[in-house]
Amino acid sequence: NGPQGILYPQQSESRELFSLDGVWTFAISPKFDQDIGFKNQWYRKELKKVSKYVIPMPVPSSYNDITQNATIRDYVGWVWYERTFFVPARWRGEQRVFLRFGSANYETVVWINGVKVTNHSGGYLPFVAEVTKQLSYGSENKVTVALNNTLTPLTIPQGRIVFPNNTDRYPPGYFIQEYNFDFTNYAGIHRPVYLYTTPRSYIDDVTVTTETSEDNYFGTIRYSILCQGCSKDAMLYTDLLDEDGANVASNFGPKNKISFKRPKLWWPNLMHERPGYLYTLKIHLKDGDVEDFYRLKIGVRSLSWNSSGIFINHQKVYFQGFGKHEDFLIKGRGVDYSLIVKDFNLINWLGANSFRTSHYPYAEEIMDFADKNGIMVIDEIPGVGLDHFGADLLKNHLEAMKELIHRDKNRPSVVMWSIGNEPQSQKPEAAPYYSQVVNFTKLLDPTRPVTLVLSRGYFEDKAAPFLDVICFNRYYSWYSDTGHLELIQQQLLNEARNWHNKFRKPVMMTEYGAGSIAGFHSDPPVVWTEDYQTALMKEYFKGFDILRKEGFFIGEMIWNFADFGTPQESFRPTACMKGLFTRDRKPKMAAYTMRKRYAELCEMT
Ligand code: GCB
Repeated sequence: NGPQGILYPQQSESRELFSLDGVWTFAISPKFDQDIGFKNQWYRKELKKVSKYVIPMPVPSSYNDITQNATIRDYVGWVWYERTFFVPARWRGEQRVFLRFGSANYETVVWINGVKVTNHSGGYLPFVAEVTKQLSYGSENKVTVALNNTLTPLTIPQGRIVFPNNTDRYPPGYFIQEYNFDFTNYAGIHRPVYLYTTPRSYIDDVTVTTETSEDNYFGTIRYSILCQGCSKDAMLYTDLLDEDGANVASNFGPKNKISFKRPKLWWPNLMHERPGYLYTLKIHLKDGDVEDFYRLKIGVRSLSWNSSGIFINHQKVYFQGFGKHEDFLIKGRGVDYSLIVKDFNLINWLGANSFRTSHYPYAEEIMDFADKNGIMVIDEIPGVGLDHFGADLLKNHLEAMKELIHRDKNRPSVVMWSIGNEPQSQKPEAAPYYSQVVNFTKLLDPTRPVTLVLSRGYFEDKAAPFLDVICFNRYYSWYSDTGHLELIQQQLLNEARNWHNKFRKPVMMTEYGAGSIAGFHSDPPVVWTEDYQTALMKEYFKGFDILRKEGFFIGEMIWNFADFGTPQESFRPTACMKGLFTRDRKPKMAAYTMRKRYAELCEMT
């Protein structure tokens, strides 16, 4: 078997799909006997027989906020999940069966009926295992998952386990997990788990790129399809279907192109009356008697960039959006369709056209909505706050990059890769490190610009020379010069211009903002009130409007779409409060201010 694709599972004429979501069985390992489950082979037994504290646990969901138990909320180490499921007898024989996890944070080992089928590192990307041989057909099966959320200096993102050696203050063996970021390191099986079948010979991977002629009159789709288990006589057919299911064009072969006139283009929200148009590429494999069908949604658009901008379908774009988080009450980072649809309703209500997947790849279920709604995405990997840059870390960073591009390469919404957020990029080692990450990213995908979200000064940063776009985060009048709204414009203008003048690249602000506690008010404004948050935003807007006229400034993204959970900290009133919306999606004053701003921006363009 060659390399394995990670196409989203689907039902088709030739495929079946079973969800394993639901309530699983769950147990944590004893704090000081972390290996017990491996030593005693819990995966060969029933969890309820080996652990006294077995509880029900929903999937997909974070486990942290499900119980009333602070030990589970704050748990660091190995936890165990298990469930049983039936596999129909009809699957026996000429099928392959795969088990796919949308994501699980961070280190995962998976067994089927006591036999290890896969393991995976990294908390935010899918992994799949063929389990054809391990399943019992026409009977009950068991899947066991061991999951460890520990972060170390070599994980992406980084963290570290600290053993304070102060016996006056801490009991023996006491340790603390530290993080290089402020969001809750939610843990669990966060995204859907699927069991799906394919025929013996099957469509394993598809890569699609698109372009349009200068006048957008012609569209071209190039595709290459990877099959597994096929004979050399296998044939591949492709049909391009429009949104009504009508056939637009057809072709054949594993690698080919489709060119056609008057394509319905994928436009970003607000740039066209019908943003986010998606075609379906229907792929049909015929290998002797075996047939496989897979349908991929694609958008036809061109994407290019130069030293002053990013262009979609040859038109310059201005990003108006925010950083987000996958974060909600009770579920933590678990995929939730109600929340996804609500958030896209709010994105449209705000009149935004973009967001950044700060600070990790978001669920495929979210990305589908971005594709469909014409929301441009800066697709970020979890390289947040890196503070040292060795070869081992680089290896994991490149692996995460590879997995992300593998997953999202065909998405029209993804208009830029972000290889990380706020690293210590003033360190000399950051230069060779990020040059390698950028080169690797461009090798895998030369069709999209690459950025890294910076927070060190333009005068000291070592990573900017390798990037296509400079994104920077700054909290004038919040973390620095707190309370001094009058300084924002000057500081913003100077810094954005300096970035551009030094590196001659497009510049964008990917974070600015202030915390506000919904319902707190004061006039004149003071920090933590809604009034201060909105007063601060308005000062930034004035600066943005001046910068926009200078040609190189390509976007504004406020921090954050909504308040989100953080570890307990004395300066955070239960969450990071920089949201336009509260954690439960009630608009703050800032949401109305932003809605007005984004509407005005549309009128200006
Ligand atoms: C930042 C980080 C973001 C934090 C934010 C804050 O610079 O990129 O992850 O949440 O500041 O609110 O402190």
